[in-house]
Amino acid sequence: MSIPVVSEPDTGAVLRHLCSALEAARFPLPGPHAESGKDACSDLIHQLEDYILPRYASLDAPLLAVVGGPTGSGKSLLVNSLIREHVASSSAIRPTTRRPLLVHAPDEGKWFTSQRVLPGLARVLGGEGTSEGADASGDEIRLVSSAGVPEGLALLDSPDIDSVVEENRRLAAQLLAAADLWIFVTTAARYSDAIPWALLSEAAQRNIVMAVILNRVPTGVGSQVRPDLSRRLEERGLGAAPLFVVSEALDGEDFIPAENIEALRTWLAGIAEDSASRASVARQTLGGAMDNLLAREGGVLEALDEQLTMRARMQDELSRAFAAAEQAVKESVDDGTLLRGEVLQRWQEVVGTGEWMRKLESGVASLRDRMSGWFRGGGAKVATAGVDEAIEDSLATMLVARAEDALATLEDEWLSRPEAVSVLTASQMSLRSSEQREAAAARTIREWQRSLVELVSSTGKDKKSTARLLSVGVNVAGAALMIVIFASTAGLTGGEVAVAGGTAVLAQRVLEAVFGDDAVRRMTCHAKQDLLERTGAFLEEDSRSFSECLAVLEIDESVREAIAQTFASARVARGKEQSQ
Ligand SMILES: Nc1nc2c(ncn2[C@@H]2O[C@H](COP(=O)(O)OP(=O)(O)OP(=O)(O)O)[C@@H](O)[C@H]2O)c(=O)[nH]1
Ligand SMILES: [Mg+2]
Repeated sequence: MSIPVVSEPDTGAVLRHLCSALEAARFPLPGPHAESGKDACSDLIHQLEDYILPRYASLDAPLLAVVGGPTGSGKSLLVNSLIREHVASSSAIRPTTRRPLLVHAPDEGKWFTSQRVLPGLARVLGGEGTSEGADASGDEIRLVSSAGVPEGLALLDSPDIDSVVEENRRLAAQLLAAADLWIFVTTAARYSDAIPWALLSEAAQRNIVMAVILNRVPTGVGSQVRPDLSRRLEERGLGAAPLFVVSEALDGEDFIPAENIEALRTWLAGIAEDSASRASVARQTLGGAMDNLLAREGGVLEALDEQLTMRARMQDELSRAFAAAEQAVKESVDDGTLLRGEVLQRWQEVVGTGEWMRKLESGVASLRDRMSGWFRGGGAKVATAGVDEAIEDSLATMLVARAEDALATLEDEWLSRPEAVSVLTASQMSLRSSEQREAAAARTIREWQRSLVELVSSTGKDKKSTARLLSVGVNVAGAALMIVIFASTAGLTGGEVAVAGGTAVLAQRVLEAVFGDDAVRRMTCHAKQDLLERTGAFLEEDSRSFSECLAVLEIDESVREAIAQTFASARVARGKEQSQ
């Protein structure tokens, strides 16, 4: 795929390109970094779609304050108490909130009813908040309008961050990633839990604007816990986050008494009050999100490179296994081993060695003159099917054996590496059966033989050679040509050498007598080349099962390049913003 990269586009355009490029990244091979690469891409896409892109697109949209923290810490009750309406479900059942709830000022619904932020969540408008109901789903977000929320700020009541329900945890993390600011709610009993602190450290690293609420604090405990919590926040780089301690109490309307959360309300109102302070919150969080995004480039590229390396290694092994098979076929064609046994016997039956050899001794010139008398009763009728079939058998058996060698080599190599096993299995499932392979090998040789006979018939075009060819017979000339192609004694031993040598000389002489030396050389060369091309195509059929399975992995060098380039452009854009 190709993802266009503009040289100096605005930051939003660069980030949209980055998002598309990340969507095209694939990590199908189970290498050590595959999971982390996949997770990083999915986190970054969420972060871009849920927060960074919408915030760049409309810097003046109301701030989204996500209320997050462990189950039972009182997040839903806090939202209700801030707006003094019972819109969020709050109960003794753990966990209570499954479907996130977004409360916005009456005139600001338009910013949230569209899919501008959190595009993956369906919108449910209004509705009662006293219970979550059986239809509450984590793929939805409920939108409620309330005059209790200051303009320029929306509150989002989130499911618990360390839930026993996996979907809650995932959703809470996604919501926090979409936030302009976090209102982090914990309790005196839970404030030292590990998971919230891991999230808080991440928040510090992302430089997100944040408030921490120590909620449901029993009388007298606040003064003990507060210094410890402050110290921990300080240690994690969150010393600037205001800390609000709220004692456990309910008023007559089942809200946290207004005076207990007055300081928090004032802080939020201060942020929402004017566009300058809102913009400064949005810019701080956006900048942090961008830095966090840029910091993950290395992890994504490393995982992509790992995929590319693993794929290239498999591709290389595939090519080498089949190149070795092709080479072995070529050697068998060249070394004379195909002339063994059956082929030679059949050829000798055709020509009757003794008589031919004697005639040959008198030389090619006189051989030509006497040729017409050779095959008494008409040379053209001499049967050569035995030679053709013997060659077909011998070549086809050799071809199948070489293809199977390549398959076995590849199986040995790929079985020994975890990343290659699933591709091996998929490729083997799409391979032709042994019967189909044997039939294809026999067909390949028969087709070659047919084209070789056509070559022989079309070569002797002038009158004299046509007459000579007719007297010898096209089939005999064809069989002789095959013998000449395979004639070499390099791979033969002992008695085979003598027999094959003599027979090959005989075949050569017959052809020279009919066509002349030059034409024989050309025909031999052409027919041999044709054979190698056809056997190459035969082997290719098997290797294609593997190359197709490698191709569907969609591990694409250009995607890696597009990601690296868009990251580089985003880095430049971020640098410019910081210097402004
Ligand atoms: N008395 C008193 N009860 C509180 C206070 N805060 C929370 N509760 C009670 O604690 C229980 C849990 O409160 P929720 O608001 O449902 O807690 P949550 O954090 O939203 O929990 P999840 O939705 O499960 O994540 C409810 O029964 C609340 O009434 C408080 O300040 N005072
Ligand atoms: Mg809740």
